Amino acid sequence: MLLRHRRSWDLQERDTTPEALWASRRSFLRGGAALLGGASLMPSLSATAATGPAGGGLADPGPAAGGTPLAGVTPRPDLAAADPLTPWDAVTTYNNFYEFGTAKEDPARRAKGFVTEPWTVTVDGDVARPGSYDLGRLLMGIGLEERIYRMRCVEGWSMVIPWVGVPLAEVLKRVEPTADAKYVRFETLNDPKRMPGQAWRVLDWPYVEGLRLDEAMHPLTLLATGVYGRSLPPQNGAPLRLVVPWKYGFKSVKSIVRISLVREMPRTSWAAQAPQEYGFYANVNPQVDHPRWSQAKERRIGDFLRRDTLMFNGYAESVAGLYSGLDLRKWY
Ligand SMILES: Nc1nc2c(c(=O)[nH]1)N[C@H]1C(S)=C(S)[C@@H](COP(=O)(O)O)O[C@H]1N2
Ligand SMILES: [Mo]
Repeated sequence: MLLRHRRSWDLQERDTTPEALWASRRSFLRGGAALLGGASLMPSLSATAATGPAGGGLADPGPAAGGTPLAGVTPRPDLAAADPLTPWDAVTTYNNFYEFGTAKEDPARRAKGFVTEPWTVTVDGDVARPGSYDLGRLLMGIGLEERIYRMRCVEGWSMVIPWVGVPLAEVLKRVEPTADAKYVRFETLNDPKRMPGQAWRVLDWPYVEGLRLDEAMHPLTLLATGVYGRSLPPQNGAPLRLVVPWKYGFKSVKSIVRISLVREMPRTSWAAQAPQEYGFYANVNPQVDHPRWSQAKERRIGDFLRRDTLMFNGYAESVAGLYSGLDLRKWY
């Protein structure tokens, strides 16, 4: 997510390819290996690339990764993208989490030591069971699942990430939305002492995101508590973050402290910051360009060649029905 007045890292990369990369690409092509397809830009990362869960087991980056291994996680091979996983190293060091700084490498460095225990989630608005819940209590008894989802950032890059989490629908059923609830509003922690990036007013903190209630109840919508079989590292949104795989990454709000059931479409951070650039729906759509760049293609982290972006990020079969009657060009 780049602000109007600054130039995107990815746009720069797209516009000017660093000397070294051209050099290595030329030698790569000379080697006649071009027919093999995407060459890796990141040898150190691809050297440790996971190839996906073996035999239906959980993806595991190995003990060097740190974090707490999560027990009792059910793999969902039916909800696992077939694409090779983005390596743990990339998933946990190339992040957007402006509360910890705006450079991709800032969150991994500056969120180190971010304390997520205890963690309270306030549920309010049009629900039968409002309250401030300890996170463990809110999720208690809901089975953890591993789901491998593609993630497409609006900036034009993508990853394939093995999340661990619970269906948001299960949590919402527990708190019982009333008939008046039409949208769900999510809020990230607002605490500049613990989130140093909040000293800069790049966004109107706290970070707010939202979904229509039917999107929130959709079986693909996940509340993640882990990644790669381990508890979420802080830079990925510990201890609780949303994952909505058919929408641009900015919808997947991190470090959630409040979930509100509301009647009106919430005023979300990026749509408020730059309404001409970011919409509320933010469904991945290769046919609707961002005002400053095309969304037709994306760079899968670790690949050399760019690939086509898929409608609804490849989840059209499951989610297109949510938007019948909605003009996808207007409500991008
Ligand atoms: N609170 C908060 N949530 C956020 C962001 C952020 O800056 N703050 N960035 C978003 C963007 S733009 C993306 S692409 C994803 C990145 O998630 P990841 O770092 O776990 O890959 O988080 C999203 N959630
Ligand atoms: Mo993003």
